[in-house]
Amino acid sequence: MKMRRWLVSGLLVAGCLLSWLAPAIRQQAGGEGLGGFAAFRKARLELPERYESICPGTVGDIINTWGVSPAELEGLGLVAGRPAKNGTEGEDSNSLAAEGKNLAESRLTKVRYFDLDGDGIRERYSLRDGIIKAEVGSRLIWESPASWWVDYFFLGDANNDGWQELNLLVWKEGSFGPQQPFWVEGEDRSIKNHLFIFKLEEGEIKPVWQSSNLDRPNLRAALIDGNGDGKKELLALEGSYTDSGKFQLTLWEWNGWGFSRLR
Ligand SMILES: [Ca+2]
Ligand SMILES: [Ca+2]
Repeated sequence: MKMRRWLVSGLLVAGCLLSWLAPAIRQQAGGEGLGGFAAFRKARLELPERYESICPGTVGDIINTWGVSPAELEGLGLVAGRPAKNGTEGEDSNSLAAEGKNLAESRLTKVRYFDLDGDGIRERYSLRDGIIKAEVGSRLIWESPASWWVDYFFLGDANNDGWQELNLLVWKEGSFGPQQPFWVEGEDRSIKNHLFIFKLEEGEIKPVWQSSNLDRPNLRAALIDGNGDGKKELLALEGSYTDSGKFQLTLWEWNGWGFSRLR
C-alpha cells in the first residue's frame, strides 16, 4: 500500500516536472516546433524538380498547364474559347486527377521577370527549393523565410486595386502569417497551406493580405477575368490534406477583406 502511494506521488511529480519541462523541450526543438517543418521540407526536397515557363493568364493557358478540360472550366462559367471536349464528367475528373497528382508530387522551379511596382524596371522573381527571391538587377530585395515552403507564385492584381501583386502559395506551421491577431491563443500548429499576397513599394516587398489555414491546399492559382467584367477572379486548383487523389477547381473573387467563393 505504501509502495503504491509512493508510485502515485512519484508519477504525479514526474507529470508536474514534464508539464513544466514541456515548453522548454518545445523551445529546444526550434521554438516554433521546427522539427515537424524540417521533416516536411526534407520530403518536399526529395520530390522531382519541375520547370514551368509560363504564368497562366488566360483560360487557354490553364487548359494547357493544369491538365484541365474546357468542359471543367465552362462548368465554372469560364469561356474556354474552344469547343468543349466530348467526354463524360468522369473522364474530365480523371485528367484533372492525373495532372493534379503530377503537380502535387513535384518541386517547382520557376523564374519570372515582372514590373510589380510600375517603375519601368522589371524585377526577377525566382522560386527554387521552396524559397522565392525577388531581385532588382543583381540586388536581392527579398526572400521568403526559411520557415515557409513556397509551392507556387503568380503575379497580378489579386485585389483589383489597380496595383500588381506577388501572390504565393505557402506551406507553413500555424494558422496565421506574420501578422497573427493578438487575441488568438492556442493556435493550431499543424503545417497547412496559405495564400499570401505582397506588393513592391519603395523598393521593399510588403505584405498586403495573408490567409489563415486554407480549407484545402492550393496546388495552383491564377488571376483571370473569366466573366469579362474587367476584374480578375482567382481560379484555384485545389487538392486535399487527406486524400492525395482528390482535386477540384474553384473560382473566387476579392471582396475587400478576402476572397469569396463564386463557384
Ligand atoms: Ca519595377
Ligand atoms: Ca492589387
